[in-house]
Amino acid sequence: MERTLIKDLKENIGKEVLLKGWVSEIRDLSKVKFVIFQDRTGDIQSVANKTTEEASFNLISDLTKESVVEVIGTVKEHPESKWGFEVLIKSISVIAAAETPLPIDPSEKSQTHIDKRIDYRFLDLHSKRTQSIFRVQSTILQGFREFMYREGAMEVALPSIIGASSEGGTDLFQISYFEKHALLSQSCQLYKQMLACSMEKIFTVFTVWRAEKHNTVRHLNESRQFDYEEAFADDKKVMEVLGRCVQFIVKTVAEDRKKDLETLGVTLKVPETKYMTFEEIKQLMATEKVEMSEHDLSGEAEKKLGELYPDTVVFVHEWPIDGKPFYIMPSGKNSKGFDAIWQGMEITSGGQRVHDPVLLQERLQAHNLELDVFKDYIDSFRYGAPPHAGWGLGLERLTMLMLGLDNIREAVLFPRDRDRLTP
Ligand code: AMO
Repeated sequence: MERTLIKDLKENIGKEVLLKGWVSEIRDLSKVKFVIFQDRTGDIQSVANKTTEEASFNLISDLTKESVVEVIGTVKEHPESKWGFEVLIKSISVIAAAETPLPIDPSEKSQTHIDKRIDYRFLDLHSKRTQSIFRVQSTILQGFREFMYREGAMEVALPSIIGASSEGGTDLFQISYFEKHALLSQSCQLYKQMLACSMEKIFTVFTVWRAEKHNTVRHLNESRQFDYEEAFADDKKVMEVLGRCVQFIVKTVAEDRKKDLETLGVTLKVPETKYMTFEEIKQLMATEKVEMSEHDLSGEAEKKLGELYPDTVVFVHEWPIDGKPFYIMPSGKNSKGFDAIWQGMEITSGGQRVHDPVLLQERLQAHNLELDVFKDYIDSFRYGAPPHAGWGLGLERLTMLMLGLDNIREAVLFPRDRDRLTP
């Protein structure tokens, strides 16, 4: 007999089915026994009584939670239950028994601390809530790719081991690479620029490593970015693409993940977009009595923007050049760099890039970076490099904000932070 998924039970009322899944609840009333179990599509109550094979009936008393079982039974209408039907068990067998006690309780009833849940992520992934988070994340990934293909962009795969820093700065993990010294990539910045200068419109889902020592609810040491880069484009053009991209992703999740959003108690609203210059933000924060520096937004200022403009992605552009990396194009006393703030948190930075090798050398020097280290990168703009622009959008931050999670670690399967390298 072929396996039936729990989501398809409704079409099988009156029929005998074979189900496979994980036990979440057992109620043993001696003459009648109930087993609730789940597969990837949902959960269902099954019931054993005197019509059940004797060995199976007896086995239920020894069942342990989270064990994997195989059930053969008939689907019966049962209007009083929350499902509207149930499965009358003919036989049940254990495919893989779970030991007891469980190190964590993956049921909805428990409130296990996030650290402990991640210690036992394999079991935490039995929880409906955790499964819903990562099903939503899968749809976010799918939505990003779908949006990009519709834009006519091409997906590329870029290297993670690099010989020199891509962003400047010192927050890089060092690794030994045979007899050489290498680094883990903190961004695919330089590579995506080279690609845009030949293939015009490209995107990638890229893992980045940052050896930042701080431990916060919004930072990870390994995170993933949606990177986009477009030739013959400026900051305005790619901000517009980003706005539509975030809207498309939110809409896709709202339409395709209704059940998971319900499990998580989340109502999604497609955000609007708003453009403000850095100067306008400075004036606004002065009025609001929120402190910020001359060339960067403070956490407080980001939070204030979230309060003032809820349900809005705020693009802060014309950023002071001193607050942006060397590869961002200067523009008067400012730059063509921007950040996007949503719900009080930075989700993206980006901008138009410097594509002129002479200006690029000046910008590197202004950042006290050694030209030798960036030779290949500078040279790549000597033989026909058009103006181009792009951005990087943090996957975990996007997931966290969409689902109202209070810690970014909830939005990554196996977090790498200051204290954690396992599981
Ligand atoms: P930036 O460093 O701002 O820009 O990163 C882009 C976005 O990635 C996410 N992010 C992080 N998420 C969690 N933990 C971290 N430690 C972390 N660092 C970054 C954020 C952030 O907005 N090369 C540029 C992008 C570009 O200009 O194209 C860059 O990496 O959501």
